Amino acid sequence: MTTTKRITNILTVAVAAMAIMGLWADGTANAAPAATLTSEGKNGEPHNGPLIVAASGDLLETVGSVAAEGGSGDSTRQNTSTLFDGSINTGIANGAQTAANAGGYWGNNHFVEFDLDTTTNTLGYDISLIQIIQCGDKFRAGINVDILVRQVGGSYTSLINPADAGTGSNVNMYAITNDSGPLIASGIDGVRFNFTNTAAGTISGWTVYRELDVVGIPTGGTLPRGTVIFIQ
Ligand SMILES: [Ca+2]
Repeated sequence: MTTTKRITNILTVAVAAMAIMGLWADGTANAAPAATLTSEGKNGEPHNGPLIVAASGDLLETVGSVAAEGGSGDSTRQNTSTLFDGSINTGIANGAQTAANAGGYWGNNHFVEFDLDTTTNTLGYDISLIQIIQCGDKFRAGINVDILVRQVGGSYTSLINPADAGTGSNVNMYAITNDSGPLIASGIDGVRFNFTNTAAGTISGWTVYRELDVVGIPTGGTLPRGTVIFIQ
């Protein structure tokens, strides 16, 4: 087992979620997913913390597949596979579709959906952390996303929909954790991100996303080699 203890830095906002009871692995009445916003100046190309670090070996990268996508803010610079590869590219020029600094250019009513492989892990996955990391230009900084999860045999349910937030020209991240336990959802076989930007507020109708991380382990099973788990 590879265990990495991660200290989450709480800088600005902690948002309590609308709880969907039954998703919480520990079953406690007060357990709820929380969204913690962190904003950090760029430190290089790619960006590598110290506050915001993309996860490698997470579920999207190792057992996930893009099940569906709907829309893009700019399809010529959209490269979904770079969205979970463990690298936070910072170029404000934003790459062409095949470039490493391409990203997710999503706006209102766009979405991306990932299936987690349950061929071997038939009970799905226990999720401890979801990270949504943005880094782009000055005007498209706002993270605005509704995060949904699907339990094995079930349908998609909203996990948390944190407030629109982000600072221009910075790297911005929402980290979703359980405010009172190690897991935010259990028995999950799908994760979906619904982008809900509007033309108002801190965003211009779409946002440049650089990394989506879903960290967890197989439900009720043994860890495959290389699995990353963060203990909050
Ligand atoms: Ca990743």
